[in-house]
Amino acid sequence: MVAMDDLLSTKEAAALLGVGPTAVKRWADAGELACLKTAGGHRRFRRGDVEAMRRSGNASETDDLETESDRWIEALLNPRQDQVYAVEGLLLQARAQEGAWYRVAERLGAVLTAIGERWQRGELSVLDEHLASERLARAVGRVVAAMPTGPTMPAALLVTVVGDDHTLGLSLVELCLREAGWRVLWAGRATPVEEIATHVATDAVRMVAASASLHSQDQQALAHWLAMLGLICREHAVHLLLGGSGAWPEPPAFGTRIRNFRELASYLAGAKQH
Ligand code: B12
Repeated sequence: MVAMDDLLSTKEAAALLGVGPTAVKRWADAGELACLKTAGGHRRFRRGDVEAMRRSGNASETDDLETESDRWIEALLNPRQDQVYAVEGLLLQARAQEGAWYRVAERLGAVLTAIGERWQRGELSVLDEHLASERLARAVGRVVAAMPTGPTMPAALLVTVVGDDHTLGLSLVELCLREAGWRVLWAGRATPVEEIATHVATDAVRMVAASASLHSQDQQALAHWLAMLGLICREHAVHLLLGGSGAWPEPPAFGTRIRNFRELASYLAGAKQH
């Protein structure tokens, strides 16, 4: 007879394996991880089985991400015509499975990277990339529009660095910020840094989240952009978050470099909002 405390829920097993609940459900369904079902149909895992899988080193999410990227790219490129909100549905389903938007954002980051790789390999046309990224941007926009907000929430200004039109990373950041109780001012692409600095000086925002994609490879230009904004953010105690795979100076003279959404989630958990 297995003692109750040796049975783990999907979330507990996922935490022990350092992966998302989706991967654990997939391995259970594929018979790669033994699983019991409660009368209510909930999955339960013996601690011993989970630890054995952890020791085996087979608990990697790559195989899960590959198939998941396929599914997302398929949904973004060939959305079902009978389901106008197909992509939105996938987003909300992923949120329900993952339990937090930053986990969904982590996975979508991999999907966007996969889109870039396929474009580079010539498997996707520029038109495909435009259609896919716009469908995702709009679906995220609709999800965000339905999230609660209020004038008393602290405001975060979202911008890309000059010359960078890649805003999807910022869209994912917006999901995370809203879930953490921030109000978002979306300035997006091509906002002169001088105007951002002037706005910060009015104390209207508590945070600036800046994105530089792989397209922003000029480290000097980014260092200059940062110098134009960093001091004023420091003087006004405004959080300055630097994200994306662009060539940010390492370490940055101002602001906090955020490498992934897990880091963003822990930063927001500790961030003073007022
Ligand atoms: C979608 C896309 C586009 C779309 C963007 C649509 C949109 N609304 O964003 C469009 C079609 C507009 C586009 C245009 C171009 N693109 Co493009 N694009 C991409 C693609 C496929 C995904 C971009 C993306 O969202 N990536 C998300 C992830 C992967 O980016 P990330 O920087 O790592 O950021 C992650 C995190 O750090 C976080 N994050 C991002 N920002 C921030 C900010 C904060 C504060 C935080 C906390 C987190 C965070 O979120 C991201 C997700 O995990 C990338 C491929 C790639 N690997 O990035 C190519 C890519 C960036 N593009 C590229 C290129 C070349 C171009 C064009 C020049 C093509 C052209 N000839 O027109 C133009 C340039 C336009 C410009 N001036 O910026 C190249 C850049 C390579 C290079 N060295 O320059 C890439 C890498 C494709 C490739 N494989 O070659 N692109």
